[in-house]
Amino acid sequence: MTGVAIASYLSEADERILANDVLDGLTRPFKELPPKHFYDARGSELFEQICELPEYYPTRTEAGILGDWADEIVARTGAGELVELGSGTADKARILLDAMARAGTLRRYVPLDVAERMVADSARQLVEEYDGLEVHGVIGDFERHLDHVPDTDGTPRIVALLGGTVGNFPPGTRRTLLRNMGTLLGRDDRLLLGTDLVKDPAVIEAAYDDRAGVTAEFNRNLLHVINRELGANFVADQFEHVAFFDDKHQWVEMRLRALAACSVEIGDLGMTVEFEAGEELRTEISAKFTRERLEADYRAAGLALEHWYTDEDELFALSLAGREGAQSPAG
Ligand code: SAH
Ligand code: AVI
Repeated sequence: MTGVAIASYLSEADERILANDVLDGLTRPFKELPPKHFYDARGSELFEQICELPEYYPTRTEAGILGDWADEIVARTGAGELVELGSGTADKARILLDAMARAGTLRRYVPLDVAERMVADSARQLVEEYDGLEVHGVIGDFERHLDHVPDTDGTPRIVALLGGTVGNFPPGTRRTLLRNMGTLLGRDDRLLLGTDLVKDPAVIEAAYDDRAGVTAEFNRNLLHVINRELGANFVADQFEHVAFFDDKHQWVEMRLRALAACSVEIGDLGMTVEFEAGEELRTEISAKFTRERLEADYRAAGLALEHWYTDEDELFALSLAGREGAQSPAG
């Protein structure tokens, strides 16, 4: 059977998740919110703009590596199915789907994303673009809804998390996520992970603090999301965008710094949050990897790195991993 099916697992309970994250994150001594709430319609649009910025090298570099190696990856794995977590616009998926089509293995694409419109739009476009492709879109949270990824029919599959999104999780959560992704892998299936690499901090900081101010707007969009969803009254312009590389943790952090002392009402939670002048709210970490660091994460998650693909400047890497003990498809 070919065609498109879309299932949503986000519900009113998810508004509670934003509410809980805000309640928890804004009452801590050091304020912090998780980055998944950036991606409403406006946030997704701003992220697409970020991907086009001259300073933001990860997207074009990863797409270039995929362009160079997709045929080899498909030949090595024999994959005919792509499950993509945090799929966004599915632009990079097309590079892999093209390679599967060339190899004659292409059967199914399973995009999973919290951004509802992204999943629906890309699913409809892709069934038009690829003859005979089945698309099973999952609107959901990959931290909670991986059990809604359909089983394979035995066709080897690639489970992908691209763009460096794995770096947006702190080390413990990251390993849990990798372990959970491993449960989607059978003997012949492989994980394909995109990771940004450690490099000159100035290059990284520029990528997260572009001259056009798009990343600053993306960052402040989080405050608009909270205003709209939870009846809050953040004055977004009163918060300045901060991005810096933390050498000790080898990650870049994005924060919002209050320009002046302010009280913010979060109507739906019946709470007031006080910010001192200069106080910062952490909104994202984006970890940068070495091969050794990633191998340690894989080991802790019951996975084993099998292949490592990078660009000639070693800005970004794609890696193929399997469950520990699974035989490499190539040998
Ligand atoms: N893979 C694309 C998009 C990366 S942006 C690329 O490489 O360019 C990160 C994507 O992950 C966004 O589309 C966002 O909506 C999605 N996302 C972030 N956290 C998520 C979560 N917990 N569950 C599902 N999707 C998530
Ligand atoms: C989605 N994620 C991998 C991006 C990153 O680079 O960490 C999100 C982003 N934040 C600022 N710019 C892009």
